[in-house]
Amino acid sequence: MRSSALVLSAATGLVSAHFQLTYPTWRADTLADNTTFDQWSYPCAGVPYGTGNKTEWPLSGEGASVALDLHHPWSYVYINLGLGDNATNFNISLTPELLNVTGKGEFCLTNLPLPGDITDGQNATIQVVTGGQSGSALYNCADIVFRSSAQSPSSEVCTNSTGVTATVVGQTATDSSATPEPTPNSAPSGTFRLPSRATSWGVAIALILGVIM
Ligand SMILES: [Cu+2]
Repeated sequence: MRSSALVLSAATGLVSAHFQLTYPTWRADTLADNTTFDQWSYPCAGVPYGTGNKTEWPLSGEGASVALDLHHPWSYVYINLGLGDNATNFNISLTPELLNVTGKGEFCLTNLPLPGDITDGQNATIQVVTGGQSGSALYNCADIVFRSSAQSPSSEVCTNSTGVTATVVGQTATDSSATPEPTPNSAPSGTFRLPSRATSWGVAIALILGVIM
C-alpha cells in the first residue's frame, strides 16, 4: 500500500502543487521535498497536534485572519475551527459562505466569524480545507491559542495576489450587495464579513463580487 501510494504520487507529480497555510503558522511544511505528510489526508495532512508552534490568535476582529498560498487554478476554500487540545472535531465553520477562489497565489481572509464563548488562553486548531477539480479535498492545520492581546498579521503576510479573486458560491458576479447574508441555519454565530484589511485597499469588494481589478 505504502509503496504504491509513493509511486502514484511520484507518477502524478502533484506533490509540489496543493496549497500552503501561510498564517497562522501550519503544523509542518507539508509541501517540503521528501515529506511524509500528505495533504490528501484528513483531518490535518497526517501532521500530529503540537508538531509546530502555536500562533497567538485574537478572539475577534481583523486579526482573526487566515492567509493561504494557493497553487491550483481554482479552489473551494473552507476554514474550520476545532476547540481544545488535539481537537478531532472541526465542527465550527469560519466560512459559512462557500468561497470559490480563482487564481494561483496568495489569498487573505480577515475578520473570520468566531463563536462568542471563546476565552483568552483557550487552545484550538484551525483546519483549512480546499476542494478542487479532482473532487478530493486537501487539508492543512495550524494550532493556535486565543489571546485578546494577539497581534494581527502584517499586510505582507496576509495579502491577495493580483489575479486571485473570490466569489461566494451561489452569488452572481453582478450582485451589488456589499455583504453577503449568511445562509440560514449554517452560520455558527456572527456574520461572515468582508476582509476589512483588503477593504481599506479597495480590494475586498472586488473579491466578493468577483471583479478583477
Ligand atoms: Cu495539488
